[in-house]
Amino acid sequence: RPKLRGPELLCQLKDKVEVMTLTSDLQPFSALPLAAQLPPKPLTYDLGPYKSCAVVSSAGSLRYSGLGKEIDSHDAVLRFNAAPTSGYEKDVGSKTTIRLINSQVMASDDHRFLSSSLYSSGVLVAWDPAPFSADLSQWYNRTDYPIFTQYQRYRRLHPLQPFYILHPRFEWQVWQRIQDNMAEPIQKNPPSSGLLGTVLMMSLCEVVHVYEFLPSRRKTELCHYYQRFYDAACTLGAYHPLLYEKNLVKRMNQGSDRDIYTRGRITLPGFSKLNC
Ligand code: NCC
Repeated sequence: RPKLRGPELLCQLKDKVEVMTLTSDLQPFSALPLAAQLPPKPLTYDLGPYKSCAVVSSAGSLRYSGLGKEIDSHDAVLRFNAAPTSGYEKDVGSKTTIRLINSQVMASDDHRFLSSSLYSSGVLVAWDPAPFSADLSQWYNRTDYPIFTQYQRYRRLHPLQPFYILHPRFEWQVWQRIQDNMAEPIQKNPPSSGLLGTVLMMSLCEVVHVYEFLPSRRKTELCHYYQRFYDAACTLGAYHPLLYEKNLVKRMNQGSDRDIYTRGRITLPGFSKLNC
């Protein structure tokens, strides 16, 4: 299969991937108490469109980047999991419009998901790794982490904060884009939050800047900018097909290689700005 170039890759992504979230009318949830807590409309209906957006990876290479002001100048900023801004404003900014979290974060005691103020600003979006071909009922009965229990608890404590759950079909649609554009078979695990959040923002924004997903000259084995933990697998991947994700994003980048090198910055067009 010939590898697609930038514009065709972008159009294929727009054509074959839909950012879907669970809504209260969806089977099997509509018959459950959960339905009363799910948003009535999908995320893409409620949010945006934004002009410019920043996706802030949690990479250690953001440390000492001084990118905070640039990141905050965007109309919307997406952050991941337990990534803080407090104490790191100079490097990562302070604005959080959307926080994308995996179900492990919601479930683990370390992250104090239900009580920490880290999660209480902005819009929350959660996802759970579901098996490749599972339908919603199969997934609901066997989630990777207890995403629904934790979602319901959180909603009871913070009923006014917007909180969406990604449809697992979205994960696997993105995964399929990676696989179809790679020569070798990739692991059947969902893409990292980084790529999922990037595609999510491409559907809400006219232009998306992704920071330190493709590492800059500050590349380091420091896993996260907010923790003293070193592991190269954080940048290169183990469970997630991260290296393949980065290869794909590199091929879609409309910014310069210098932007990657100096600022760790990728520029992607929003889906609304593509002429396919
Ligand atoms: O590490 P994590 O991701 O929270 O990082 C968010 C996204 O930033 C990109 N990243 C991160 C570090 C790095 N050195 N380089 C990067 O490019 C990745 O795109 C990453 O997705 C996840 O994807 O949800 C992940 O979550 C963690 C963990 O669950 C949370 O941080 C909560 O502690 C996973 N780590 C473990 O399971 C141990 C990680 O594999 C992926």
